[in-house]
Amino acid sequence: STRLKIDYLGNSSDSSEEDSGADVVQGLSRSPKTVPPKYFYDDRGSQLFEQICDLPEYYLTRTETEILQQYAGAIAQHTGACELVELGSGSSTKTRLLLEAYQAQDHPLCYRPIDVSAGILESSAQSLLQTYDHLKIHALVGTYEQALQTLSDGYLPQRMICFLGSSLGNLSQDECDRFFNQVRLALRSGGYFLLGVDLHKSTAQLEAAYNDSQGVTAAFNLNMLQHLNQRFDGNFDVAQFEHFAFYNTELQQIEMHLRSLKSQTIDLKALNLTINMAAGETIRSEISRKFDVATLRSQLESKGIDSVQVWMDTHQWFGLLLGEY
Ligand code: AVI
Repeated sequence: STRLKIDYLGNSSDSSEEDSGADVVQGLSRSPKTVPPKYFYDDRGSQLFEQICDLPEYYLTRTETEILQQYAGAIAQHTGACELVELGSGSSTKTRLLLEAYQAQDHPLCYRPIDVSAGILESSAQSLLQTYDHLKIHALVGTYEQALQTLSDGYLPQRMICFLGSSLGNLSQDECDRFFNQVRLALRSGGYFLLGVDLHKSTAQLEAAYNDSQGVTAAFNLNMLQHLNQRFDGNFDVAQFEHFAFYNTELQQIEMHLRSLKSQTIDLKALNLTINMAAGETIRSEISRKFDVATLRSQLESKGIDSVQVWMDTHQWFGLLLGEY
């Protein structure tokens, strides 16, 4: 279709740091061991994440959807016509609410979904094209860093960069700092940044959201090991690990770990890496930081991004911030 273009950024034939697995080597050689959360999202991981979004305990997606249902019109009204860029677009389900709002205000629909998982990007793009007759999609398969680099090259159209679902929480404070810098570089003056974040709440509610009763989050976490096996010729025995998630009240973040059930040695042949794990030792696969609006606003402001408006649900569980550069 002439309405769809997909660019595959930094494929593994180039030896860029990002695709070489150097980040896996680095994380697994550290103590405590870590793996970057982007390795959750092979095609199966993206499917499992979609299932998480529908879980009764996982209030995040439902709550953000509610906010968007209510305020997408106000967002479109404020920004006027612009290209919609979405980092970590996944199934693009929530994006439909924005597309509806821009369409209702007769704005041309230009959408740039970005995701590391090619499978979900391709199928959701096809399905969006079927719904929206005048939609044009220019998708990018790659990491946030690769995509933002590409987006900041050359002419910058007036755009809104959307980062929904509290994926910001999966970045450390330092990563977040670098990320905001890259976002700003991908905007020209008067451009917008739409940011969805999960807010502070009780430990019980948070821990339930990351330890669902159906075990989908556990499967999602464990799938990372399978992805590493397949990607780097590894021999993790998934049955010898268990899902472990808790709220770290001091750091105000959920932490997800993969806990080794016995003392074991694992090889990732393609990375020339052998790791030893003691019984009970963990690999931290994710942090999911929780935010307060005031701190976030001032952090964005220090990067030159002003908060136009912040919307919340009635429980104040989730926040949606519209920033302007
Ligand atoms: C994508 N990200 C915002 C999710 C989160 O809540 O941090 C990933 C996730 N991990 C476990 N459940 C969902």
